Amino acid sequence: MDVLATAGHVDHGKSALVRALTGMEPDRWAEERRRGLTIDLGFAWTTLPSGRRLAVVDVPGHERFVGNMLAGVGSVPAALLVVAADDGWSAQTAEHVAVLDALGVRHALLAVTKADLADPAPVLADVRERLMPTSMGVVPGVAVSSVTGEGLPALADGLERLLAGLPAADAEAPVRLWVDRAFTIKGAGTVVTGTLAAGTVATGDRLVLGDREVVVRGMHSLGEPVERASATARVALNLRGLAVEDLSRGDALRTPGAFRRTTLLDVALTRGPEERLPAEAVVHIGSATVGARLRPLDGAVLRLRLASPLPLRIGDRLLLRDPGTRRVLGADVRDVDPPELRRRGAARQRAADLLARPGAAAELGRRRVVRADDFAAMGWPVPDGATLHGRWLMAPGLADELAARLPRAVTAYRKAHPLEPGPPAEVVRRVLELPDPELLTAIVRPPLELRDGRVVDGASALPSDVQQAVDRIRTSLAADPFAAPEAGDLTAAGLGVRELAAAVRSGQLVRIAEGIYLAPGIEAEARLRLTTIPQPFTLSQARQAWGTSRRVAVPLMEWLDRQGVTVRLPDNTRRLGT
Ligand SMILES: Nc1nc2c(ncn2[C@@H]2O[C@H](COP(=O)(O)OP(=O)(O)OP(=O)(O)O)[C@@H](O)[C@H]2O)c(=O)[nH]1
Ligand SMILES: [Mg+2]
Repeated sequence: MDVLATAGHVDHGKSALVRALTGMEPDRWAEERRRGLTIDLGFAWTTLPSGRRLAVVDVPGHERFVGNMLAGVGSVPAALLVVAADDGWSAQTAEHVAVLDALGVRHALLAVTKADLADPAPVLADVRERLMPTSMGVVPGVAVSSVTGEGLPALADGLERLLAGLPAADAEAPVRLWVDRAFTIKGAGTVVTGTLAAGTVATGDRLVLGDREVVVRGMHSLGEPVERASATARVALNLRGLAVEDLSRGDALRTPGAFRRTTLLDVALTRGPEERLPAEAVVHIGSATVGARLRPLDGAVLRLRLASPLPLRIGDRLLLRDPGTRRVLGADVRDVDPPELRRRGAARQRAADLLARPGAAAELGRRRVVRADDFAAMGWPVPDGATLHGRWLMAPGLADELAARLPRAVTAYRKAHPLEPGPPAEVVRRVLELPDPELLTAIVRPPLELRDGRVVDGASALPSDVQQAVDRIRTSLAADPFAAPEAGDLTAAGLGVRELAAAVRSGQLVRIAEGIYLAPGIEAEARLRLTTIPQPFTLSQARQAWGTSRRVAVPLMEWLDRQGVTVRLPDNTRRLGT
C-alpha cells in the first residue's frame, strides 16, 4: 500500500478531489460537512487501475488548522498538491509547500482543480515553476474537475507514476507509529490510527508508549481486519493495557528499546538561516508537536531543549515552526545525546564537528564505551573495528590501548598496597574510566588475570582456596605479627610446602625457617621492638619484646642475624646492626 497526503489552500477542492478519486467521504465530522470545511484529518482509500492500493490523508487548508495539516503530512512520503484553477497560488499553498519542503518531501503530484471554472494552464505553469526550487523539484501536473470528472483518469495515471517512483519503505526497521487518532470502539477498547512509515506491526506485538508496554490485540488496515501490516501503510491498532485517556495525537508507539526519548538534541538546519532565529519554536515530527528552546551553536547548527521528551534518532527530519511568523525550517537530528558545552569556544567546535558529519566511528571514538543497544537506539550503525563486550560497544583500538596501560597500573597499585595480591576490579574500572567492571574481561590479558574480584599477575597469583587460607593467616598476623601459625594450623588450612612456597613467591608471606612463616614487613617490626630494649640484649629479652615463644624467637633471631638487622656478639648477646 502507498500513502500520500493532500496539501493546498482552503476551498481549493482537496476533499472534493479525494471524494472523486476514492468514492469515500474524507470529512468525518458533521460540522465539517455542514460548513464545507475540513477541520481535522480525513482518511480515504482506493484501488488504482493497476491494482495498487492507495490511502490518502486529507488535510485541512484553513490557516487556523495548520497544526492538523502538519500532523497529517508528518509521516507520509508523498504529497498531492491541490491548487484551484480560478484562484491560483495562495497563502496556504505557499505555507503547505514550505512545510513539505522543510520536511524534505521529494515526491509530489500537482492537481489544478476546478478546471471547469477557469483555464488551468496558467496556474499549472506558475505552480510548477514555484515548486522547482523546493525539495519536490520538477512536479508533474494534471488539470481536473471534481464536478465534471474531467482529468480524473489522467490524475489516476499521474498517481500510478508517482507511486511507482517511491523508494520502498524498510519493513525490517523498528516501528515508531505516530498516533494521529485515538478512540474507543464498544467491545474492542482503545484503538489508535497512524501512518506506518517504516517497519512491520503484527497482532500480538509488544510496543511501548512512553515507558509503558502495550500489546496489539488486533488490527485493521483500510477498513479490513489484518494480522500484520508493513510500511508504508495506514493502520488502526486495538491496544490492550491502555485507556483512551492515556493516549493522544503525537504519541508514538515504538518497538521496545529501539528509540531513546530525549529532551536535548543537536540539529543542523537544512538551509539558512537567512534571518535571526527565534529563541523558541515548535518542533514537529510525525504527528507530534513539542515546544523547544533554540540555542544556536554556530551557523546552521542548533541545540534544542524540548519541553517534553520525544523518541528521536540521528537522521530524523524535524520541522521547526515559529507560530508567530508562521515561518518553518527543516532540521536534521545529528545527536540525541549531545555533550555538555562548558568551555569557551565549545559550541563553535561542536557545530564544526557536527557539520563535518562525523559518522558512527568518530561518534563511538568520542564516547569510548557505550551500551550497544543505546548506541543503536540513537540511530548509529555499528562502526567497523568496534568491539562488542557483553552489552558494551568499545571504540576501535580502545581495548588494546587499555590492556597496554593495565600492567603499569597493577604494578603501581601493588607497590602502594604490598599486602594485597592486586587491585580490586572496581579500582581498575575507575582508573581506566570504564562504566562497568564487566568490561575488564576484555582488557585483562595474560599474564594478568581476574581472580576473586581482583586483577592479579597470573604467574604469581595463588589459586583462590589457597589465597583465602593465606588471607586468614595474614589477618591473624596483622593482629599479632610474631604469632607464626603452628604446623598443625597450616596443614588444617590446606597449606602444604608447595602452597606456602607459592605464597612466599607472591610476596604475601615470608619464610623465616622451616615451618615458620610471618608476614612481609616483619623485619621492620622486629627491629622497631628491639630499639625499645637496652643494647646488647639476650635472646630471652628479644623474645619478650616480640611477645612470642622460643619456637618463633630462635629462628627469627637467626634470620635477623642473616639479614644484618642484628649482630651476634662473642658472649652470645646481640645488638642492632647499623
Ligand atoms: N466547480 C467546481 N467546484 C469544485 C471543484 N472542486 C471542489 N469544488 C468546490 O469547492 C468547494 C471547496 O471544496 P473542498 O473540497 O471542500 O475544498 P478543500 O480544499 O477540501 O477545503 P478545506 O479542506 O477546507 O481546505 C466546494 O464547494 C466544492 O464543491 C471542482 O473541480 N469544480
Ligand atoms: Mg477539505
